[in-house]
Amino acid sequence: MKTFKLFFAIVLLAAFGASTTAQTTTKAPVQQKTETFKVWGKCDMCKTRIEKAVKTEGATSANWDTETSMLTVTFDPDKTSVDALGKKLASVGHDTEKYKAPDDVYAKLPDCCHYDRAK
Ligand SMILES: [Cu+2]
Repeated sequence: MKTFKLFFAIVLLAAFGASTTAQTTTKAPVQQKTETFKVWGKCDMCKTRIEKAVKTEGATSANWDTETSMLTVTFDPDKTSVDALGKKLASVGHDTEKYKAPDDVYAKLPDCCHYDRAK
């Protein structure tokens, strides 16, 4: 019985600890991070695809510049990262400095989207 009481106390403490942690995380303001990096692309369709891809990966806002190919993206670092966003972009056909799109995915992009790939 003694062990049971001790066990019960531990469970209670753990539950209490977990709930206070949950409260502090919900109360704390979300620290958003803004990063700018290059994403290879060409036209307005690329812009739509790029911005949509990073948003489905957790970015709260995204703007890809058709002229400079620079993507400015805002996200919660607890939920996603530049790495995860880069991988996602590569998976939809857009190269980044770190991640290259698979050749077959790139090949399936509409003709207007066939940007010059980094060698
Ligand atoms: Cu395009």
